[in-house]
Amino acid sequence: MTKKTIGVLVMSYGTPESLDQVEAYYTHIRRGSPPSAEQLKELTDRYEAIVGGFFPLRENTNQQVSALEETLNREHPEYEFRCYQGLKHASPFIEDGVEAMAKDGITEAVGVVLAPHYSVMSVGGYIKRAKEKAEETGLSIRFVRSYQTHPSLIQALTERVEKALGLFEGVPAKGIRVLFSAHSLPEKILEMNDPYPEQLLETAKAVAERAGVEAWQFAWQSAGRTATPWLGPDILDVLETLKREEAVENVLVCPVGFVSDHLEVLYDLDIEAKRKAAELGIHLERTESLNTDPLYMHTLSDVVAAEVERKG
Ligand code: FEC
Repeated sequence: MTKKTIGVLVMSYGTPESLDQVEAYYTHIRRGSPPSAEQLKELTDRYEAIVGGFFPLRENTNQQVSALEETLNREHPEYEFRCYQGLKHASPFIEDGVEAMAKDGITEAVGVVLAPHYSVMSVGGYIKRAKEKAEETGLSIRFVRSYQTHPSLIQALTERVEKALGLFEGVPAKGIRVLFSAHSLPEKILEMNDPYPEQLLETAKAVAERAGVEAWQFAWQSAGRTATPWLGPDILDVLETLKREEAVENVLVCPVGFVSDHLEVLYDLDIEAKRKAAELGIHLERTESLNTDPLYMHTLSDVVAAEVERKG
């Protein structure tokens, strides 16, 4: 019997391919409005400052997509899964991924985003674009909206918290404050009853419980530099408050909103937050990113297969 082929549109934020593409990338993020020379320099400087290559997100996404295809075909041999990349702000764009599936003769597909939490401004945006292109090409596509409490995701994050707690030599667990973090969004999402903040808290609570961490809280990071208010408190302010009001000396950051090593982790946390912590006399560590962790690949494989099997 021939296997049914399912296309999987694996969507991720996207990153430039080289320094001379930063302007086009930034312009796309800003919905077609080019950044000023000063804004462009500031972003280029951040890319140049991070370790692990200028654009690690590209290679990490490539690896996640091929690891997911391998995992899906191993765990669900009754189907033939073919994964296609679709990036939000860089090539191959979400629309290119849908078009490539249609060209290859795929008629049935599932879309999943490499970000576990749903917001109308994040995952909702990816889904909207994929849906529009799929309608145009006649592809039937369903979507995974979120997977914030999948047991394998919680296990993978818990293992990382437990491992990173060991980096504070000689410090008892209760002497370490765990900060779960995620990308901030404009505050206006609260008026829309957006599930993003609640889903992030669900992940944080589940990991803290499983790791037996009592002293934890949530902080936002990487807010945009715009005049409109963004969700807070920002992680840099939280560090100041913790030092000033509670004399906290050890902080472990677990960025639950991200799944890869990229700019927002390697710069905003490893450089900016660590610099701030050093100024305050705080020892700050970060949990390792999920990247291609088999538990994360299993999470994605499971939620994609469930969507294929879902009736109705
Ligand atoms: O490594 C890289 O090259 C890319 C790292 C990167 C990731 C990422 C993830 C998220 N973002 C989210 C929301 C916004 C909103 C804006 C916004 C702007 C930027 C800029 C850069 C950037 N983001 Fe990002 N984001 C990454 C990088 N992001 C660079 C532009 C300069 C700056 O503000 O720093 C504001 C513009 C807008 O309104 O669109 C909002 C969210 C995520 C996590 C979910 C996801 O991965 O999709 C939410 C990675």
